[in-house]
Amino acid sequence: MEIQTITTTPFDDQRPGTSGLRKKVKVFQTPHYLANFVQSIFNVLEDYQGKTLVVGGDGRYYNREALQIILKMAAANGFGKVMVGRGGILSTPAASCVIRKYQTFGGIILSASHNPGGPDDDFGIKYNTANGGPAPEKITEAIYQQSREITQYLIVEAADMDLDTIGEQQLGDMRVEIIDPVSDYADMMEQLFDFDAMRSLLSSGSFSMRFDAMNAVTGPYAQEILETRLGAAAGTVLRGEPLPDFGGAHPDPNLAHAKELVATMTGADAPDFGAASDGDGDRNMILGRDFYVTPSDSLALLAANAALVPGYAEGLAGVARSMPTSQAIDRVAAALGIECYETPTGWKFFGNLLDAGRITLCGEESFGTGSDHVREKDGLWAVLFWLNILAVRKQPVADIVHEHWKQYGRDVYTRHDYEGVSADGASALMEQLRERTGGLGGQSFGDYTVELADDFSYTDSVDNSVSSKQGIRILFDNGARIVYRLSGTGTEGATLRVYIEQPETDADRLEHDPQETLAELISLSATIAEIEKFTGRTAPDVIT
Ligand code: G16
Repeated sequence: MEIQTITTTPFDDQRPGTSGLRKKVKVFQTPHYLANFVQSIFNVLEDYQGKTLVVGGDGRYYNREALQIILKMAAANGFGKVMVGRGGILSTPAASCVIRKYQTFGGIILSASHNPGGPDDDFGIKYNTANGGPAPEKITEAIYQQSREITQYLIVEAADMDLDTIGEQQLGDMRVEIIDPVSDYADMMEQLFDFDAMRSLLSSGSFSMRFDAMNAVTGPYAQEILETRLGAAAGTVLRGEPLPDFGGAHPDPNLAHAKELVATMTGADAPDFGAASDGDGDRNMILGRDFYVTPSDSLALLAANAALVPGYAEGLAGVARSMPTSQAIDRVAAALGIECYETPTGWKFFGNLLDAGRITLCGEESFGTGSDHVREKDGLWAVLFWLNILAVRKQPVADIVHEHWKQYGRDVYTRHDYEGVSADGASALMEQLRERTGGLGGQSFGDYTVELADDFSYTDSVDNSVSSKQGIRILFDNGARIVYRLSGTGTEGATLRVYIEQPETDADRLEHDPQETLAELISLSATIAEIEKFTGRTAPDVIT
């Protein structure tokens, strides 16, 4: 089979963001655009000749076309084998599971996660290393440097592969194995959780749940695990069919984008437990009847109840959260006497801590929770963790959370997103804040006095790598915080994220509405950063 060397010129916009390269589909369809990036990945890797790569994606528009290009390039570049999920499907956590289980060289995941899909929407690609986790910054930066210098790429001339039949095929000297995308992952879940207890809860007649797969990748996983293996009633999984455009919906499991599920979970007759996952299956949202669990609280609760779950009953080595995630998990870690690490936003920063065995659970405010079972955050895993807790405690979700707050105190929390603002305005806002951080210490704003303001910098305690400029923190002397950062996952303009948090231990105020409790801090967050001046916005687009 002929290997072609294609001459190309670099694109200057291929720097991976928080999680890989995400652009509009039309950008990826530009001739050579995807191939340049894939060759840049291969150029950075060493000693992969004859080895195995895992490739799969969330099934969004352009998934199949991109897969065919990657297969032909992997063959031309000398990989020995590529494992592909049937139909080109692999959820992000399932890809991580397969990379680890079969000890492959690494993997390429095609996804723009929670971003919308379709011909006019988003596509993405990222490289995961042999530990199953997103490539660390030194690799993503090297890929970016390659993408700026690239002059040619290799590809075999061949017909497209059949992606829909389980089994092996040959592409030049390389084998292509189409695998069942669900079974390895589902088997792993069975080892971690008490399926017997969950099965009896689901068949008790007094408990019901809904899982909204948002027409994204988790549908087949949820159907197999919840309905087939655990015996949940047919219809438990909503929007279970993965669609290339997610049925026109925005596959982001939050209060704004999973409205139907939120409505289903409202009222006296609502199901007991509701959950949703995102485009590529790594995010989760947890709901009780008339009750929303914030991702930060969810992480703290999983840690506090880990002893009830077989896979974690032996104890947690430590925990970690991203910097903007609330400090609820810190309280649990202190009570358990274990270490709690604070990392920058991005799952890649948990990798070293997980590999070194320093942490067992970790999570982020951005609806991501996970553990050392894989090296990605894992939506369905979090849902099963909750289901296991519910099966043991047999209490409503709201009661479990209220008891948690009474025991540990509550970190009242909200995130305000200003989406699609001008990139220049957003950068200027961050720059002026950065310049002012030094002078903010000791200043008082109403009831709040600044204890420390800085631009968060992280030194990895395993490899000592330093990541700076990871978000402006304003820490107040009563434990409250305001954090500002720009999203690294958007594809249009900039998104300013403002994270606002305040501890509450007064039992009478624990259940108050966060927007009311935080009203003064919210208004301060806009004044301190002069949000209207720099973005022209007087209110956020999304509040979670
Ligand atoms: C990605 C990363 C997460 C990060 C999130 C939000 O999630 O994997 O670690 O917290 O983006 O990032 P940002 O605030 O920069 O938009 P996903 O689910 O999009 O892959």
